[in-house]
Amino acid sequence: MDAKTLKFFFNQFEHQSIYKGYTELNSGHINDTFFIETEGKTNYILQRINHKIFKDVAGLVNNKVLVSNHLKSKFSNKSDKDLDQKVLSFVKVKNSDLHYFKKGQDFWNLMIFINNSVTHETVKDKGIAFEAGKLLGNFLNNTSDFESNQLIDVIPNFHDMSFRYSQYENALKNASNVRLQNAEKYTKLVADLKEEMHILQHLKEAGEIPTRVTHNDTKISNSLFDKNNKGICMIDTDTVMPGIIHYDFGDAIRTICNTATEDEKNLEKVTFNLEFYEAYKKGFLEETKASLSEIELKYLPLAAKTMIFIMALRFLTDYLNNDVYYKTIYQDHNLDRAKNQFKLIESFYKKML
Ligand code: A2G
Repeated sequence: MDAKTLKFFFNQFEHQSIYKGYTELNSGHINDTFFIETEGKTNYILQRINHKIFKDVAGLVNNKVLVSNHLKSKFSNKSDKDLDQKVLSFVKVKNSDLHYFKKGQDFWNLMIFINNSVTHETVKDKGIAFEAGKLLGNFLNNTSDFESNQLIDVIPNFHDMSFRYSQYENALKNASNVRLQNAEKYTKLVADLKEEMHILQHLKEAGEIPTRVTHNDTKISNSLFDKNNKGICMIDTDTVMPGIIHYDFGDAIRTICNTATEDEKNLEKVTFNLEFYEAYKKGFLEETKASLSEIELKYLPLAAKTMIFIMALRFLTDYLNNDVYYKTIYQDHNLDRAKNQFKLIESFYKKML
């Protein structure tokens, strides 16, 4: 992507700013994301949404805007400018009510950058884990009175274990011999865990765990902090849709308690940090405990294991499918990601049992 193109897309949106330059932000595996610096005080995040993965981008953007507006309504007596620095704010396209700009097959959206903010790829101290727990708890609390049926299912069956197993089983049938051989070490584990990994789904389907608005992609890099590592807000709300809290709790644990990044190839560096688990859980429960049922609380540890597992399964499936879903930068990238997550599950067992 070049500066001229980015400037063009940036200028399709309703803002008073003058484009100065851009930096590509490479942490996501799906969309293309750019920090746009301007000549003024307000900077932006410009994003090209991956329409091959998100089939209904208009619905997705509508979800994000509705949820942001709802979160803003929780603050009283704050001006729009203040709120833009506390909650994600999406900019409309010029002379339009839409919050996305479409050209050809591509969809773009623009957010106001929250100044003096930082994200983390891994967690270095338990204070951050605690804050991240509070941040997610706060997001879930503040969206708990939002009617989740206003939201579309951005990716149907996103965290549905049966769906992910069936994708994996199809991939096994169609994979090349080389990739099959490389994945073979994990096929027994995937089969052995099948029943346990469906427990949460069955409880959800039986109505024992309630459905509510969930974020659905709560890896630590999607929590925004200020320079003192106090939580500001959850970002990357592309997958906001109805779900169960276990998805969000578990997915966050997956990255917060991993002593390495999910792309780390040296598996010796990948271990489950129990201290961070406790700190995260403490922060999360400080915000949510009063509103969680006994059964929701009981299954938090299983949520962690289930969400680490579902990502391992999805990375492995994508590897078997020749890398059609996640962005990769080398041949066995998805296999390495899957190995990393399987190693994390192993370490989780050792530490939790
Ligand atoms: O990569 C992406 O953000 C995925 N999002 C998320 O589900 C998870 O797999 C993550 C792993 O880092 C989508 O698939 C939309």
